[in-house]
Amino acid sequence: MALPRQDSSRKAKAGDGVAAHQRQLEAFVAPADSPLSTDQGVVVPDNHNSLKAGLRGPTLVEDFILREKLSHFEHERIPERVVHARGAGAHGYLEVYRSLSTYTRADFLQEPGGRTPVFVRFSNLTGARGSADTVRDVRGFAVKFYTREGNFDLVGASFPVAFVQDAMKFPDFVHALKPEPHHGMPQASSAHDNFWDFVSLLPESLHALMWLMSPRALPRSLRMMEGFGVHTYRLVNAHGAAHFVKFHWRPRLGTHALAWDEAQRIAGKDPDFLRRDLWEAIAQGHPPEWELGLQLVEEGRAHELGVDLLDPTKLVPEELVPVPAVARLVLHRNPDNFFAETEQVAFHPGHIVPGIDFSHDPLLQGRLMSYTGAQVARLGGPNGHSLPINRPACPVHNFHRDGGYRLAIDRGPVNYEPNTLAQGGEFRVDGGQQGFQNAPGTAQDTHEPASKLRCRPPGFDDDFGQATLFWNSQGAAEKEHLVAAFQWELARVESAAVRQRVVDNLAHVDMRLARKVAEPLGLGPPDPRAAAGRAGFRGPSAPLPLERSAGLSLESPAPGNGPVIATRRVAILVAHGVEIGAMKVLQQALQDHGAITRVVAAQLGFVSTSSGQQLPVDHPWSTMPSLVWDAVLVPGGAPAAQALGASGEAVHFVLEAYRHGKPLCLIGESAQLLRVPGLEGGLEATAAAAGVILGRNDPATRLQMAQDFIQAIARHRHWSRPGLEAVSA
Ligand code: HDE
Repeated sequence: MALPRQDSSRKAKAGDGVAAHQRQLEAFVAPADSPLSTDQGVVVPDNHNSLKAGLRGPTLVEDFILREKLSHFEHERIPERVVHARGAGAHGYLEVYRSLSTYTRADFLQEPGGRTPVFVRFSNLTGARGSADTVRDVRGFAVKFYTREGNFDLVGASFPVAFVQDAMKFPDFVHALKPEPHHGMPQASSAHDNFWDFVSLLPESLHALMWLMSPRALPRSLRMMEGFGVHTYRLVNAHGAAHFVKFHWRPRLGTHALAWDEAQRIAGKDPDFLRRDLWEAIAQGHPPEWELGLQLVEEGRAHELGVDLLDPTKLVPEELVPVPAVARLVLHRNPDNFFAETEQVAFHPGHIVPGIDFSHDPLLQGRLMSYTGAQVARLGGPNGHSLPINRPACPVHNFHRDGGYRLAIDRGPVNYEPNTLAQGGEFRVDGGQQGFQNAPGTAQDTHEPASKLRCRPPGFDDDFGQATLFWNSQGAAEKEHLVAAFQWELARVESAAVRQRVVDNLAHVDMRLARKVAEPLGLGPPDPRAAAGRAGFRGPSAPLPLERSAGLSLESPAPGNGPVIATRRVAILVAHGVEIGAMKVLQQALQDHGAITRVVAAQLGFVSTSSGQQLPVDHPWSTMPSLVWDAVLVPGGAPAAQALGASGEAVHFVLEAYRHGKPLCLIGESAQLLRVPGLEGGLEATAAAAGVILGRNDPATRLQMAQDFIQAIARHRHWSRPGLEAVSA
């Protein structure tokens, strides 16, 4: 293939970049409108029949068309990523709110309103490429910025903390997490002996484990998921002054989670739930957005924080260092081809640009050693950078040469520097002020003699303080979720000794948590002394400067004005005889707030309304069960309510939504769908507070009913419902 010239230069104006990058990719789009040909361009005369010796004879070796086709097919797969194998990607841009020149000289962060093209890949850490989306897991949140000074990759995650402090432990961690080597089970799950054996012996993992057992590990949508750079990086300005920085991505739609039972069921009904949600939102013109927030700490003041910035198992609470928003990330275009873009994209934390630098976080340092090898293995050689999705948007010129799949045709006799023979004059890279300048040495490394040590700094001690902070910051429903998640995982662990070690460790986070987790597991009482006696135990060194941090809870009220329900999916459950007067008012109000409403019934086609109209049905409930909706509206009409009540599937639909805490609006007679054993008493009294709107057809109350329903949807889930355990769904 001819190599398209890179059409954007380092001098292009900011804002031109997004369109220019799209053009750069389009230059590689394969033609689809010419006659079918072989890879050599020879037109294929017959794509159905191989070449045979006679009508019933054997296939001939000379059939180069068949041979080429089969040979290509045999080699269609590349190795999946060791971790983060399952992913979904999208194109978009970063738009800067204000110049960050005070902190960094990075060109793409200078100009207010400047847009830089990006490609983002979200991923599951644990499972194989074909595993389900909604498993309990930390997600990757990897952003490639195609800046005018080269590519910057921010290869982050959905948790702000890692499981291990030092790269030396990462392969062990991943081995323990992945399916056990003898039988290859379980897929995409941490609920097994190896994992809990390992983490129970490495209490530094406890903070990230708290995140993993919390609703954060079950995002409702990739569009409703926070992202974090995790490690501390450095921003360096034009004068060489540096700030430590932690990167945050804040979703505009709020951060929301699925329930555990729901996530497991979705994994069966729609294993592509999260990637489908992302794809459809972009395809339907609802580009998801995040704000980029920066936590900045002057280098000289890092020691005052009380949190070691080099320790990737610790976060910096917002109460200590705020997270001002400096830019927005918009994902507005789906990839054209999953393999060419989402699979072949290659991220590397070592891809940075002038104005950004690393910290000495030992996990980050290890990552810097690891990703190149991973890409070479995956992409089959050292030239993965020239694949369309990986190519920088600025010129690339160096004397790296050859290797498998070299696309560039490097012209001329010279493949070394310095030289005079290439252009006639001397070409020399002289270490001047151009290009990437390493930040000078920093406070983090000046006070210690540079002896060679295999060690961790004292600031890395205390495995429990931030795990306790996380626990204390959780709301009531989140705490219940955490307890149930630990119990569920540990109930799958066969070794009682491993289970006991975990609850002994938990006793150092919170004794009530440890006792509750231990209750149904057939264990002795949690024993903090046993945990403290084990090798590797590191207790708290100093009390944390705060007891709880509001931003750690999903139950904290969302910032901003008014309820956010944009792109929330509301099922309108109907049957023949449905009364649509109030329904229409609600539907309009929901749509005005950006929600998506669809009519769901027993089968496709139409249902007849009480006034004799034909209401089109969008989905049968068999393919779109309650699981894939955020809220359910059941309009009134006695015959419809009766028909729904007589259908096991319709009743299940409503009860399952109830059980998963989803907002429900039941109008008129349809309220009887919730009059089931366990729920008869008390529902009316607690309904509104519990996110169940029991409405009337009365025109005077419709608008209020719509408002109540919208508020309930904006709160996402309602766990203070009566009889949640009694509902059989
Ligand atoms: Fe990665 N990681 N990682 N990682 N990581 C990979 O790179 C590795 C770590 C993260 O969508 C691999 O191309 C080591 C932390 C994401 O393509 C591999 C260590 C965080 C992605 C690799 C870490 C991440 C990867 C697998 C410890 C959260 C997917 C194949 C020293 C901040 C990017 C590949 C994508 C991918 C190694 C730790 C995030 C093997 C050795 C901590 C989002 O190179």
